Amino acid sequence: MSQQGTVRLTMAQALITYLQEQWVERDGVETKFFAGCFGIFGHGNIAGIGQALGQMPAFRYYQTRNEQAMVHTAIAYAKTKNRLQTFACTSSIGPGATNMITGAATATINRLPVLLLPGDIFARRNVAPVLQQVEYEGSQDFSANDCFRPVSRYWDRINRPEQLITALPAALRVLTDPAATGAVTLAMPQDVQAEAFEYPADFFARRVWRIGRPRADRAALERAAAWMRASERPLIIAGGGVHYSEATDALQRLVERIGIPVGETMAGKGSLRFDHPYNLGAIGTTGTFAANRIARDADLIIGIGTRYSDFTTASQTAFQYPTARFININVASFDSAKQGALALTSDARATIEELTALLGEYRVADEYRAQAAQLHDGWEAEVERIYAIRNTPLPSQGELIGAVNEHGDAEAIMVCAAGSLPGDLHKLWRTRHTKQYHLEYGNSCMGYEIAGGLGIKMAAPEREVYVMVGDGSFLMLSAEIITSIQEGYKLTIVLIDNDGYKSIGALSRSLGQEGFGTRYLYPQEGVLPDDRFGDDVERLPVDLAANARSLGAQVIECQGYDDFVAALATAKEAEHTTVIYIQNDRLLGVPGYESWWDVPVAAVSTQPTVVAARAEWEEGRAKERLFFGQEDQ
Ligand SMILES: Cc1ncc(C[n+]2csc(CCOP(=O)(O)OP(=O)(O)O)c2C)c(N)n1
Ligand SMILES: [Mg+2]
Repeated sequence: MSQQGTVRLTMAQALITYLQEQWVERDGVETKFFAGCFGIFGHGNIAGIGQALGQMPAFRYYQTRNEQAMVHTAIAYAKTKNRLQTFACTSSIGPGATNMITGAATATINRLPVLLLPGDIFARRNVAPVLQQVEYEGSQDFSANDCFRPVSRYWDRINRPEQLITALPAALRVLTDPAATGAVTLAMPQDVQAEAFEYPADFFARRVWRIGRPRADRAALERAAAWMRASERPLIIAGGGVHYSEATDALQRLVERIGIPVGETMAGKGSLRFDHPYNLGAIGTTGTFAANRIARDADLIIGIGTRYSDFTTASQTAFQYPTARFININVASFDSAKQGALALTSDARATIEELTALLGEYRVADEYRAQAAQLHDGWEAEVERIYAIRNTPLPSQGELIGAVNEHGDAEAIMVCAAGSLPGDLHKLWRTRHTKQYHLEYGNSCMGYEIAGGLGIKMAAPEREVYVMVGDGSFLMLSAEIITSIQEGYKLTIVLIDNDGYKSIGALSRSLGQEGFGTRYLYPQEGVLPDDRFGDDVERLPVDLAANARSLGAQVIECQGYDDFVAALATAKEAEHTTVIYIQNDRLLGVPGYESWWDVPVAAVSTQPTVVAARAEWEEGRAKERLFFGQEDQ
């Protein structure tokens, strides 16, 4: 039994007391794991967690505007902190809870830790159905919170206050384990939150979760070194794990020593500076011709901290060398086993360092290095070309990205998530420090941008934060502008308006579907206008600049490129959240560079454009490969 006796607390008070005492340690540095709690109160959490947070102000409570947004703020914070710190998120029951499900999916897909505490229906049941309870005829042991199960890495329901004693350590184990992390959901029945229990005092002692650097199996490591020596055209794919493991310096040393070129995923961008000669930039569907050409002929692909999404593999068409094989360095065996790889299930930094030592004086051939360097330079020239476009009457997105990149603060962090911006940014953004490029492209969730920007600013208040957001995403979730003002976290929000979905419009066109349903326009004779209506359309009376102003932001409206550059300078000096509003050309896009994405086209259609697109799709589909793993050659 306890050496120090017990403490009588409500379940919610015990929860907060425990969370305050949780720390992580990596490389000898200890960090408090929870920076506080985001929340929106309702009857499902006000008397429990709400009461506890009010009584314990040391565990800072932040009020937000939308439950999905607050989870995204927590995710962005955790990503900026390389998973060493995060937030808890409390919601009421019913819609407040289910609003967090999208956030849970975003966390789990991106392997980022967040603790979700949705309120739940009464455990004691006698007053059921309570307000917002989904009744399920087949069992009383179900609630809407069961929907969190498939999007959580750990899920539990606390039906008795003492269940916290086993649930919380299990939750913390998952949150702090780099191989297991993602959303953790502890459903909190409303009545149980307020019940008191005699908790053992020892349960609340300071607890440090040690995050190690697991090493790869020695035999597998030696085999990997042998594969690398035997390779004539190796390529590294740098994923998010390079950042989370803080392996960027180690990666640079390996690359410079051996001369291996690098392609970067959405989460891995910034692993090397953009101007490093071996950095071929973005890889895959939204990749550069430099990375995609090298990938096509690579005989050995070394994936570091990547989950091989279809954007990275160009829907499994990126690697065409007949006997291409893979080595994967990943802390999660689930990911290291992908692509039939030789799996080095281990910490990225530790394994890169061990591999570098094992490879000794080995170098790739000069000719291959020269080819990579030439492709790098060729790509830089292409970026220059796109940055220099001065389209009229409306600017192109490429030139606006160039303006933010070149005229914005060089130490800033840029954030984006959905629309046509991510693909353009992946190709064009010149990353000058490791954390500068923050893309949520696992869930690519519209509405992440502003909420995420807030989380980044909270994690790195010394940096400027540029939120790049389209009109569609802005309309979905922009109310965290208010939270940024309430809490004094300045954001610079670049709001790019093109009257709808430039991205999905272009996708629709590529499928032969003429942009149907992707513009914000009045219907004509009961039909939403597509491309066939040309400019003979009526725009909606929406004023997004006024909308942003109404939330308390300073708003600068720009007409063209020069205005936009001037606005960036004004925003840099501003003290609180500033929105730079600009319209851009909805049709002028940055092209794809020798890559593909599998979006199946209708197999039969009355539209000739669809039939033509289907034939093209079948050709692309034929290039998709399977990798079963190669024995030593
Ligand atoms: C929550 C959510 N719903 C739908 C989508 C599918 N989707 C991806 S991009 C996009 C349009 C985004 O529009 P906007 O933010 O204006 O960016 P643009 O495409 O115009 O650059 C949609 C609907 C998504 N990614 N996320
Ligand atoms: Mg748009």
